[in-house]
Amino acid sequence: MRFYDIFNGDADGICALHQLRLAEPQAGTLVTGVKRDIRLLERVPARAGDVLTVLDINLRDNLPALHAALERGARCLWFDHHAPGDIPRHPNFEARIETGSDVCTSLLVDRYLKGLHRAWAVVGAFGDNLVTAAQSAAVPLGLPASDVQRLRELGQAINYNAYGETEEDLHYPPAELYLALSRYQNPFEFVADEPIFEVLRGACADDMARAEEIAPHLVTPRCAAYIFPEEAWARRVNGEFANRLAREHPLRSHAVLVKAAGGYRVSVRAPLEHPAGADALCGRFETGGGRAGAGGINQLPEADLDRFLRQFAQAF
Ligand SMILES: [Mn+2]
Repeated sequence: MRFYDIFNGDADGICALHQLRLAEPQAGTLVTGVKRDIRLLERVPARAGDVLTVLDINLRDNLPALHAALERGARCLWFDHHAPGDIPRHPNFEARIETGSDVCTSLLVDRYLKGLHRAWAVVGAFGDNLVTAAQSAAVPLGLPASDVQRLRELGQAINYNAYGETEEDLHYPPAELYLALSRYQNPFEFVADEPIFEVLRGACADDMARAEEIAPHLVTPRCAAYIFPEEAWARRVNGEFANRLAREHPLRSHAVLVKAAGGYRVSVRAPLEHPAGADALCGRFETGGGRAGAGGINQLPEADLDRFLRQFAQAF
């Protein structure tokens, strides 16, 4: 029997796994990648008796690999908050999936663990830009505002690290970042003892400064779209940049397009005040998807740029 921990490389995925393994230690093979690497299950050579724990990746995109693993006799526990499609029923499969705009995987794991490692759930929720949900989850911890702010900055820093085309774009491979984190019960000790937080914060500020020099491609009172060049800093910072725009203009929807071979990678944020419709818009494009408040298109062909911008401007 072998254990596999299969998780999104962003803050929510990492903090979800970290909470779970603090509570239920288990030395498994780590399977993760950049935030956009979501077809992770097909990398797992599951056999009878293996235990697969999956966190913060979409079930729909991994369904064939899940069926194959279950057929071979593996067991699977799945936590996630992305629209799953039809959830299979199988005696070896347990799904803890909820898609509300105020839940994330770290908060689902927190509920499963009855708040045991709540501070890390708060970090994960802030990483997914669920500011209100993160703040309410933090209330029972009774922390001073400056400590809650620290958890927020940590979530943003870890989340920033997950964006890139490949792990080469990232400052830390997500598995390495998880392992560094996994030695700490307490996020404040991680922040104080590891250089990682400061490295990521500084790098994010540098990338963000470059992003701020780019004028919007399209801007109205209700939406704004940015087009970034084909450079590593742009691939790293587009997610945090989109999250920041969403917070600063809560009534506006946002799209950040990063130039890539033959087209664009697209991140969409629905208005924070009405977090709905991002998945529907992105789902109209072949490689698009996501959740209500935030979605993306992996590869928008150059020829579809105008169609996307038109539909984006009308969608929210
Ligand atoms: Mn998430």
